[in-house]
Amino acid sequence: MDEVTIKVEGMSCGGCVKNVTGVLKALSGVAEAQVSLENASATVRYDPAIVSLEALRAAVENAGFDAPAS
Ligand code: 9UX
Repeated sequence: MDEVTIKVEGMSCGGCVKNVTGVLKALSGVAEAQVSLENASATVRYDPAIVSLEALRAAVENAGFDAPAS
């Protein structure tokens, strides 16, 4: 299991945090997602054999937020 913290830009309230948490946790291979509004970030524990870092970013982008590479 890997852990990564990705930037998540564009969140403005707790609802956004819930949405981002939900889309990340919905991905196969994601064990845990902790999203911070204050830090504009998401810390994700995931199995890299099942889901890629790029797929994590893409899920956040598809939910309407920006997930720039580092
Ligand atoms: Mo809050 Mo975010 O009203 O997608 S849920 S701004």
